[in-house]
Amino acid sequence: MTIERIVVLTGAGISAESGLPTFRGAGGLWEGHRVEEVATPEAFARDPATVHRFYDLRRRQLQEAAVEPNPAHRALAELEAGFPGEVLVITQNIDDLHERAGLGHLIHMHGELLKARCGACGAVHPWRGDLGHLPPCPACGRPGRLRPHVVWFGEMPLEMERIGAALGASDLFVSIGTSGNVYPAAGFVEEVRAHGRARSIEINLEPPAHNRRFDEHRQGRAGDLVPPLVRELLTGAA
Ligand code: BJW
Repeated sequence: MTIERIVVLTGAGISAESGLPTFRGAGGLWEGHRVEEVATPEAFARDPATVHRFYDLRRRQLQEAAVEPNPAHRALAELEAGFPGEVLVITQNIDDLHERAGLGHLIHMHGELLKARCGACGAVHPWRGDLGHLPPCPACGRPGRLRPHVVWFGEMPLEMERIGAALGASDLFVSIGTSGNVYPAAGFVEEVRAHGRARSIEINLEPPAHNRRFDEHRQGRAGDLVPPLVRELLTGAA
């Protein structure tokens, strides 16, 4: 079958080799908290200082010189530039490593760490500093209302309509470095299967979970396995 439209979903695993820790699995805890405990609107309402500290530390870490895109991020940018059909990358990651690798178009379905949103006026601002000292919103001037521009549990992920349309039209779905624990992203493979046209490939360090239904599983590091997959797609060998 000729492949014309590719949708790629990425998760924390693709950025692990760039030095950013994943959420679940070894080292996935943050000061003894599970992500489910800090990444909720309820946690933010109850204890904003802890939630701000979690994101302030991650924002600082993302801007450290050692954190750079890895060969998997770069290969996806090459795929976008060289593939004659359509390529859409949807990332659950809030880092900016895909952009830094040169990817032109992507959907950040769980938001972006380098942006802040005002809970009072709704304005979204580029943001590289801390939020824990409760700076005023640059748009409305109110203090203490800025929060990370990220999607927490119980909130609606971004651009779901565009994502649904792209999944429905795709003929290849590739999932890279995600545990499949968090919905709706965990259900994308089923959505693609329901249309009956798309092939699905999963790349993950771990063996496939019992409930995961991909046509093909490639086990290993994203930095090792994404570049050869991209070469296959660019030469028509996949
Ligand atoms: C490597 C590697 C290497 C390592 N190479 N691989 C049923 C249906 C629908 C919803 C629900 C449902 N049941 C419950 C819900 C609600 C909830 C949910 O899913 N809860 C679960 C706990 C069950 N979902 C929501 O609330 C979402 N909103 C929502 O559903 O709205 C209603 C709606 C319904 C239907 C349609 C549309 C909307 C919102 C979810 C928001 C998630 N937010 C977070 C935090 C915010 C951002 C941040 O702080 O970064 O997003 S949680 C956290 O998990 C983060 C991640 O993006 C997300 C996914 O994690 P990911 O990327 O999979 O990371 P890990 O660590 O889990 O896995 C890493 C993987 O990489 C592992 O498999 C490793 O093996 C692998 N790996 N190194 C390759 N080198």
